[in-house]
Amino acid sequence: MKKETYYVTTPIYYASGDLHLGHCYTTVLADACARFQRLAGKDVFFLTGSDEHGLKIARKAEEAGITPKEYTDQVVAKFKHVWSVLGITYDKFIRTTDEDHVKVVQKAFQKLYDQGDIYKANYEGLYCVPCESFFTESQVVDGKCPDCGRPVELMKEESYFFKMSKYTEWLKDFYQSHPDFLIPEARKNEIYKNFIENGVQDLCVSRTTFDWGVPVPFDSKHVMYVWIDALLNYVTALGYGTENDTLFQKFWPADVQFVGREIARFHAVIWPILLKALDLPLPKQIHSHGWITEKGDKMSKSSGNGFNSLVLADRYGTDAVRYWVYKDGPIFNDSPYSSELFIKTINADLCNDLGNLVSRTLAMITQNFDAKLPKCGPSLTEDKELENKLNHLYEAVKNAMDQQRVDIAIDEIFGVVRAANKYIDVTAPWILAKVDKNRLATVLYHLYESIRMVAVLLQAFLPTTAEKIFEKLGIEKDSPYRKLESITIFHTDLMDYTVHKGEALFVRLDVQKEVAYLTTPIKKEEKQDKQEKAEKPLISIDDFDKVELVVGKILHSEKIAKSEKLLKNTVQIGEEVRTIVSGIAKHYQPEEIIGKNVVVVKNLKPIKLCGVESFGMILCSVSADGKLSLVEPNSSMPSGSEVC
Ligand code: ME8
Repeated sequence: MKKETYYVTTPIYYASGDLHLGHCYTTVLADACARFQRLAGKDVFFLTGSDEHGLKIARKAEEAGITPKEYTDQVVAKFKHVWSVLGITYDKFIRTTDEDHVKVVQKAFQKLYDQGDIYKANYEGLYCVPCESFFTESQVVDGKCPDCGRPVELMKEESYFFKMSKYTEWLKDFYQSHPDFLIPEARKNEIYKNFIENGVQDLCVSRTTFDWGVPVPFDSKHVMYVWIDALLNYVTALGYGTENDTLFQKFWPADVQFVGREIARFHAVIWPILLKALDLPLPKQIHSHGWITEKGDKMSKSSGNGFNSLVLADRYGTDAVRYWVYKDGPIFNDSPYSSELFIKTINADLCNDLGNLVSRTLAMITQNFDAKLPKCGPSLTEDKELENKLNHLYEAVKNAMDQQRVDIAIDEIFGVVRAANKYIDVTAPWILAKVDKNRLATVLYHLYESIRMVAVLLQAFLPTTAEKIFEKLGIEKDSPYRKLESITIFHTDLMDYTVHKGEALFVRLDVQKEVAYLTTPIKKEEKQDKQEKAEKPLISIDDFDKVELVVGKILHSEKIAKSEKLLKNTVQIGEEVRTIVSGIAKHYQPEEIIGKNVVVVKNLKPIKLCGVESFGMILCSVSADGKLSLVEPNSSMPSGSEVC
């Protein structure tokens, strides 16, 4: 039988800086959806990626003294690191600089032009660079962007326009006939009223004053407006418009596209019209979530309150971050993050409710039955109540997840955890241990089965925790009792599994101490830094072998005018002389290092730093408090010698 498909997307993140907890919200949410639908047997495609064109990124790269592509390469490597730490199981990471994407975007633009949907005119209006968004005089507030509050710039140039107004009536009808296309209802109503009801405006879709974008195929002076390029990623990622569009045929239209609230209007107006104009079906649903706020403001890098989720994951584990996202995150409306709320949630739900349930149950099985799951006897009323809850758990979670309500699904699962803890209070197994071992066996059996069923579902939400629980329960990796099919009914034949109590799943945290740790600003940076270093994975000897380390002799060194940190060095490596830029200017004067032997990474890809091309890297040691010193081989070693 053909498997049902499920296509879920996140927005593609601007490759203009680091990701904070707010960004991670969408991706963790989408990951739970993807994992759940995979567990439920669907054929899933989960897309995320990076949005790499536009003025914002061009300016960032200029500030860094490198090309935009060099800049986005560095940022994308960081994105991928964050997603790997958070256990994000995307099927594809699209970059809008991917050649295939660019080609198809150009083809689509050409089609729109050929069919008369694009025309040339003069644009005069206001533009917010951080939001890559156009505004009229009446929309800006005191000269500032109504979305992010930063100053807008006047823009006056020849541009191409997308005739979106032509599709107004069609879009209105579409919203009438698809009331659930955009959720939540309140956001849909607001967007409908402000951007659709009184007629959709034509959109300026090209720029001439910078060149970091997809070139307009029929007019090389212009690059496309970044949002046209960006939105199309959801179909180009599937191979739409290429010779191999199998994935597109299989997965489009998307089942759900998650977007934050400030970008809902791009997905609610431009995106449907763009698809209609290209004669493509629309996604089934746009789910617009709220913002994670801190002290009342949107969490964002530019406001300086962008909390790094890696710091949390490093100290409390990835599943703690994931749990907080599901439980307290802004599924529709904004919701606040504070370190105190975070720690309290982890203590209450993961440590007290889940952790204690598991440790109490396994301790009693260990003490009373030699760590072997005992035989289940006949069920009494309180047992039947718990069985009934367990038998309905999957249905409740599935219903929630079919509507992407991760918040409800996790509450259903933890509802069973709470019910099982209550069952312990009611049945008082510590008394049964003294007076009725048969009854104790039945009670512990019910608890074991509750924990197992919870773990089966947690595989989609808290995968590391689920794995730990299965190990404690003695349920092996390939066991059918890890599969979803095993939780639609309470089983009574799981005897003789050996449990392993081991360490606590979650350690109770001292709220005051942890809040102090998380909110000390210097520490925050240090922790992030330390953690980024600590997280490097183990490598094999073959990986290490790829790095070519040699002795180099510094022949000359000078400061780079535009930079406080960089020195431009001329380095001799055997017969060869090359330029290597290094970030040591705050620690060494150029004349101090001339004549020194240093260790050079010889086969590093060249990179431009502050306009100077650098061929390799000079190794230094850096202490925890920031002291830096060159790694210096013995001065008698000839340059070009291998370092191994
Ligand atoms: O908008 N809370 O990229 P982006 C919750 N490239 N979500 C937040 C948040 C917060 N504090 N801060 C940001 C873009 N986000 C475009 C998308 S898609 C074709 C192009 C969310 O990196 C934000 O709402 O600025 C958005 O959904 C996502 O992070 C990416 O933001």
